[in-house]
Amino acid sequence: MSVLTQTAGPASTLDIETVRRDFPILRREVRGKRLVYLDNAATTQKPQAVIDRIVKYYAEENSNVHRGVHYLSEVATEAYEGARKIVKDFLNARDVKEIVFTRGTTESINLVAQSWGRRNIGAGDEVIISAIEHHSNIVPWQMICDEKGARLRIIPVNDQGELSLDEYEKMLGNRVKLVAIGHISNALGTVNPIRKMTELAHAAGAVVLIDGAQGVPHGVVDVRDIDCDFYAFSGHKVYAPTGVGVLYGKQALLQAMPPWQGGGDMILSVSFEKTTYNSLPYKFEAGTPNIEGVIGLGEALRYISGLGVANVAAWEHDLLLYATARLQEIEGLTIIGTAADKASVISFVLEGVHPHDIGTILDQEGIAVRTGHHCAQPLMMRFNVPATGRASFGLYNTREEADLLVEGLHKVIEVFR
Ligand code: C6P
Repeated sequence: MSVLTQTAGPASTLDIETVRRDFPILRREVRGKRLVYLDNAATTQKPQAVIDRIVKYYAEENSNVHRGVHYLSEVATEAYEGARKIVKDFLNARDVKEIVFTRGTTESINLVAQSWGRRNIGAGDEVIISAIEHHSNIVPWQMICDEKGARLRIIPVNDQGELSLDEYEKMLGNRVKLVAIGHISNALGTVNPIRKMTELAHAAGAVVLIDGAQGVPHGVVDVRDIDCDFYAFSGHKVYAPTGVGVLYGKQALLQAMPPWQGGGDMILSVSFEKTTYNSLPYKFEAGTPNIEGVIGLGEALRYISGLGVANVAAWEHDLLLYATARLQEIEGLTIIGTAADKASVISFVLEGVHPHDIGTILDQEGIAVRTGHHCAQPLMMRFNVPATGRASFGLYNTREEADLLVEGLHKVIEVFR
């Protein structure tokens, strides 16, 4: 992961006008205004290359995968497995067997909780998460801890939105079976030191899962360098379609895990007496998968790789610095989450204005931001706010759009004056 510190990083060479032309939706108007899309942490827009690839799949290649000997099934299977290779290379995984396709981050985490967790977490064991997790990285662990009589422990966070590594180290005793941590907070933008945290967890004998829903969109992710055991992410946050995601898992761990869901494709043979499961990664891909989603994901990762992941990160880092400085000029606005290492996600509250009203008024200006608890209610409680406004920048956003956000917020303030 590129280091997103609050100082200027290396300059990006992104040709932003060309990049913006790649995204057809950015040409449309919303409520008579130019669309300013700043809700990329919720989902990203799709480049023409991804849209075209999905159309090509349905127009020329549509067929089920791994099932037919006929021509189209072979073509679809090749495209589907080709995408697995692209994901493997993108994450720098060792083998395609380590790449399991799922519906998204949520399903990837639930897969680990239900398969690895059910088998390896017992009464009196501990699972560590942090105070700034998304519900997807809280509830599956709560469920398994409740079922097994295990204890869920929470790494505290300081007022800037940084996790306390001292407290974390103190928690790492021999009862800890798993540490499950977000790579980047969707509500604060904090980049967690996951490499260091993984090293510490491993030294204590714990397995590590990283919720990478917001990690993959914002920088280079090298699972071998991080050395995590599992890494989960969603396609739709990284310029790919919805309904597809990835679980990376170290081969030995995946090998030892029981399947989670049963059905077609995850078996080698079935009789009423005994079923033999398929090899990796198919053991975890029961039923007809989201074929066009997987192929679209491959195309999206190819697209980002073409721009240069580090280049995109540098572009977004500049936007983060610029937008943060501009927002700080607004009287009555407080940024929630000021960690030294941040990605281009800015949460804020405005004195005297409910975040929902901010979102509604900005929408009238064609500006899309998210308002609410961002599926991180414990985090909202920790920061003592019911909700925040959140502007999250993607690779096609510009400084000019940050200016439009600031103008929009001044209009919000006028309404409530
Ligand atoms: N965050 C947001 O607006 P799914 O829904 O499975 O694609 O991703 C879940 C998820 C898990 N972890 C983190 C850190 C996330 O940010 C998300 C999705 C969206 O912030 C929708 S709530």
